[in-house]
Amino acid sequence: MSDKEKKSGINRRQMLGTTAAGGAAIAGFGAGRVALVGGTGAGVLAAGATPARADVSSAHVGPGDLDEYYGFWSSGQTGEVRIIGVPSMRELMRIPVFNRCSATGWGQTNESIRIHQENMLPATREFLAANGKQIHDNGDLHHVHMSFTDGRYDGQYLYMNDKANTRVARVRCDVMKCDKILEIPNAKAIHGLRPQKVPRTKYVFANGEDETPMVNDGAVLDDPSQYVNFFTAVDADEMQVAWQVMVTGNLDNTDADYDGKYAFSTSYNSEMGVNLPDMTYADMDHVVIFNLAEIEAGIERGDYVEMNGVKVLDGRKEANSQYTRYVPIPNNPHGINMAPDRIHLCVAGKLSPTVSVLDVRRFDALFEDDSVDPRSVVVAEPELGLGPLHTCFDGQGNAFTTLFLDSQVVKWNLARAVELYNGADVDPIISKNDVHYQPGHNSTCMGETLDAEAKYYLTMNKFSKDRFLNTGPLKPENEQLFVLDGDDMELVHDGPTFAEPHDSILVHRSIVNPASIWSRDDPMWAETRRQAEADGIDIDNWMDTIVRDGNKVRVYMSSQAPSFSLESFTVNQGDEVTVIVTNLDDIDDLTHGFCMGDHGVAMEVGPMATSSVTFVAAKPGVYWYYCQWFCHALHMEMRGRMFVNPVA
Ligand code: RUQ
Ligand code: CUA
Ligand code: CA
Repeated sequence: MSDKEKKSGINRRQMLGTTAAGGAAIAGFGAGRVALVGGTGAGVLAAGATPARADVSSAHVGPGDLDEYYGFWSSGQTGEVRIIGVPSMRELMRIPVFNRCSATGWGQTNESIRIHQENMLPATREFLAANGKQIHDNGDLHHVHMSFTDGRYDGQYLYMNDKANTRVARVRCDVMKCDKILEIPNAKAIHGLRPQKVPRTKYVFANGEDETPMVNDGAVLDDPSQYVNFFTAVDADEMQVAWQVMVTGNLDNTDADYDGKYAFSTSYNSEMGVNLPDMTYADMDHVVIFNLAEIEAGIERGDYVEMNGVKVLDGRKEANSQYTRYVPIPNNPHGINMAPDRIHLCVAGKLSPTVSVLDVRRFDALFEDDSVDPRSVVVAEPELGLGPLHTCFDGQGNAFTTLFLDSQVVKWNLARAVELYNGADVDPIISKNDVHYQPGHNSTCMGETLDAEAKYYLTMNKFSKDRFLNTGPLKPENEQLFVLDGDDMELVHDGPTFAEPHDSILVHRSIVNPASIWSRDDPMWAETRRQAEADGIDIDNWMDTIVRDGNKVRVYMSSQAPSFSLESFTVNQGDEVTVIVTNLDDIDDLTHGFCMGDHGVAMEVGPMATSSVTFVAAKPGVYWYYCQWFCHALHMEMRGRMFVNPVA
């Protein structure tokens, strides 16, 4: 054993063992699929049989009682954000972001289309037009995180990624609506996303997962040696790209420290492979550390190239710049999570049964002295089980890591893992609990902040298999909530979710304080207001006016339960019709809608909100429009007619 091996506690043989486990892990993925096709899933772990010991009374939320935590859920391929009450696990709301929402009209109203298009790249606009579309109406929303001040949630914004169409979006917590969607140039497939924690969320860090040619214009195709990947910092206030760093390898998940100095990302494809064998052959991949001060200094002195309007710095391994350092980590690492002790960074090995624990206080030395071994920042590397994916924390020195292949959560102690690495005869593992099945992300209350609490533990499982009534070939996924009580974990909720409970944060309700009705000067409809003013219409008051502008017709109406201000309006066949509705009811929970029958048009109009929608009246005849949000005993009667005059 070499000195380094002794120190690491992992010798060459164990590393080979790790690789073997990696091989088994890959086989395991396949076996899992076979088991699923088989229906019942042979080899599936029995339901948790721990005798009830923990005090679970805190998890009971009676009818009419309010939850203690807001859970903000990503929904994966559904493309929306969901609000879940914790611990009741009641779904409270869905916030459409990258998806098209039939109920609210998101992706169809002029207000939402503007948000989609405002920061869309010109090439995407052209691409969409060629496909007869105005916006991308799908997305793959993996990660939602709240803005921070001094390492704590500040209740201002939520930020989220779209892996499918390379975007970052923001949700305003005052109204729980999306207000910005930013398409990221150069990078491809934004995956990992985290806000800066300290001193505040100035940047949102976003990982590009897929490698492509540096200039992706078709000149280079199947030549992976010319592929690169980009780490992006988004200015969180302006929602514009602040800078990008070109890296070696791909980027998977990311997090930031509690000192405001570093961000860091995992890479499972340090090999720059383009197929499975090539992406998994190396024993070690890496974590990239980004030095924020050095990057900002580099921008300052002009050490960047401008690509598609973005300042891009070279942080590739071979560039040997002061912007990045590469720490070797076994083996196709995935989750990267900063502990609330401000010191330990946990990197889940995925194909290695280990979690690598990095001490962020040692990062300075890597940048100060080139001869320092990058692995010297590793202070523990406990073997926890098969397929470790993500880690969360209880604020008491313990960590919870999901084990995808073992279908378990392992609770372990950080300090003891460090002692073990230093040669002490201790076991860092506190407990292992079965979960159902194949967990990905996990969360504790306030767990990614300095306020991490040992209260509830949530696991988000990719498979439900035989857990619920069979819904056909497509099964729901499964979420399980545990009460934490000392070293005990007691399962208190086990319930299905539609695609996909990908990730979540649990935020104490004292931090989140949304408004109940819209403010009339909200920026959401500022553009609509400008048009109305140009038309001489006051959208803040009762309005029932039709403005004709060539073949463009603007129909202004108000809604007040149970009627629209316009009983009917007339347009000509072929007119481009914009209907602008203001809901003048300033009462909590009194939402109206506007749905134009047989026109594929429907939208939500919240209390005191203005919404508008545009369509072409292409079919002559009588069409009823109606309010599609149940608002009043006479809600059914809240309707009117559009007359479309045939053009002879
Ligand atoms: S990553 S299941 Cu898309 Cu969140 Cu780990
Ligand atoms: Cu207004 Cu229903
Ligand atoms: Ca790899």
